Amino acid sequence: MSLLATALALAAALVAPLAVPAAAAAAEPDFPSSMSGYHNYPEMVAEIQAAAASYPDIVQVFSIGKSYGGRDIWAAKISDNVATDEAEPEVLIDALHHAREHLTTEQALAILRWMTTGYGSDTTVTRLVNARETFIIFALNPDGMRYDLTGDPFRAWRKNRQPNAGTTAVGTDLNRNYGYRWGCCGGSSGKPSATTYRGATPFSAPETQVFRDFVKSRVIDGIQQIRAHITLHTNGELILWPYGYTKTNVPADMTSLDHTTFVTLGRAQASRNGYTAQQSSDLYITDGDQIDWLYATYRIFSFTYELYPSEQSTVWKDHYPDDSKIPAQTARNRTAILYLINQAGCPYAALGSDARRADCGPLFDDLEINRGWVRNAAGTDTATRGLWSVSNPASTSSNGPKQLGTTVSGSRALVTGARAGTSASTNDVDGGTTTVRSRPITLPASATSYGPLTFRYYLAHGVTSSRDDALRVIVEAQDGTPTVVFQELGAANDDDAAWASASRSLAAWAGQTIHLVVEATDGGRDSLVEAALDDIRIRRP
Ligand code: GEM
Ligand code: CA
Ligand code: ZN
Ligand code: CA
Repeated sequence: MSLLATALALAAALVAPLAVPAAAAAAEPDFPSSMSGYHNYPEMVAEIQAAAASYPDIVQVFSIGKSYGGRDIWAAKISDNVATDEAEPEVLIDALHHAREHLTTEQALAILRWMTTGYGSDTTVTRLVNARETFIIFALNPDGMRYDLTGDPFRAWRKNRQPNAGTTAVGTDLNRNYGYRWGCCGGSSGKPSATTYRGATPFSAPETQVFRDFVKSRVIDGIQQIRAHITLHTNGELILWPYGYTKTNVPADMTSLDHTTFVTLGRAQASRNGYTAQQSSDLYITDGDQIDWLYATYRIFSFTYELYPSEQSTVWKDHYPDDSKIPAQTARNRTAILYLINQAGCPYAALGSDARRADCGPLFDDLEINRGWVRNAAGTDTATRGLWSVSNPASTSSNGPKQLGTTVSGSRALVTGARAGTSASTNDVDGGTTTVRSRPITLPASATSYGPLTFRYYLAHGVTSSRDDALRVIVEAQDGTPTVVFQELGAANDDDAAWASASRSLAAWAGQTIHLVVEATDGGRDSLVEAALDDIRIRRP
């Protein structure tokens, strides 16, 4: 924010409560005076801007974009050196998808208060402000938030305020409008009049679109910076992890390691606030919800908090607790939320000694999403078919398996010609070399503070293969110098696909930012060549 804007925001924050013209006050719906402890939209904006004005070194306020009705969806970044995008693990917290869930905005404002007033005095807060970049979105659905207050005194409204074509029924359930398995599984409605209407298409709501674009903007050098996320809802006193679209605990689109980590992190948070931790579909099936999308698309450890109160008998008792409850019921979540912000540094560390299965060294890539791999980065590839991709491979067979349909972790790997085709030789590597280059990987200055490069792999070939065929892993030094650190050559025999393990020292590149290049070649005469890698890691020692 510019100095002028900061000054204006400060002035607005100071002046607004005293001097709102009568007409404006009448136009802006508010909570009844008996519940004035809650913030309506303008009061929320004033409080966020006042925090930025009071703590300009650690708080930056911005809008991620506008709602259907043109209201800004306000966010704050909280970190030391807040104007700089530092290489610190990022955490995202959002509130008020659902209009009537007003306690969630109070929770988001409480987090902003903890992180600002505690900075420099509370050691945990100070450490987390310094070592993390925490983003808070205070009300994803400002139109609904306002509309809910136009009732007598409330409307118990849930959705946004976007009209639907061909009907007078208004609104989309924002938490059914995300683009992963949207509408797949009976966990949303296709009827515009329903409270769980999923919208006309995935991300048809401006509010989910701008959220999607903000999260996408946090991918730097192919890596999603946000590691952990909480979406605040009411109510039920629950902590939910993905997936919502299925009751299966560990479906193919989740690794068993991530599932164990979700359960561990969920229970650790619940032990701190007395909530119940469970898979979100244990409550009921949802499709197109936010945490499914965040995990499936970016592997963010994403949780839904269902705040106070526990399940009640009516929508009114569920959603409108007295404002006297706000301080205790938001303070209750302090250690749970600060715990997750801390764990964002290395979510797998929650597994304790088991954390070595994944670790948080310079590289951990289970290939379940594309973390910055670029095909033919040098522009010199010659292969015409069977190019590398991060994919769910089909199995192929020719005198035994040549491409495995199973991976080491989850359902994807780095594979040549992932599809099967009409025969095993349809999508194998042909015509030369295909390469794929990693994101930049920064190795610590001391070679003793990181382990070797390890990965699982196979090279499969038919009997017409020769030493002209190969799978290679190459380290590209900071100055671009390539070094082959792993090589398996073809030979004139039938070699089936089977996952093997490799380990190579990278001590020679200590202190450098390197790239890995994976290369597969069908050289010389045409032969059946397939290759794959999975679970590529550079651990801590
Ligand atoms: C929930 S929050 C989503 C939780 N996911 C599943 N599968 N239960 C919703 O959106 O319906 C409750 C709420 O609205 O707060
Ligand atoms: Ca920082
Ligand atoms: Zn909700
Ligand atoms: Ca995998």
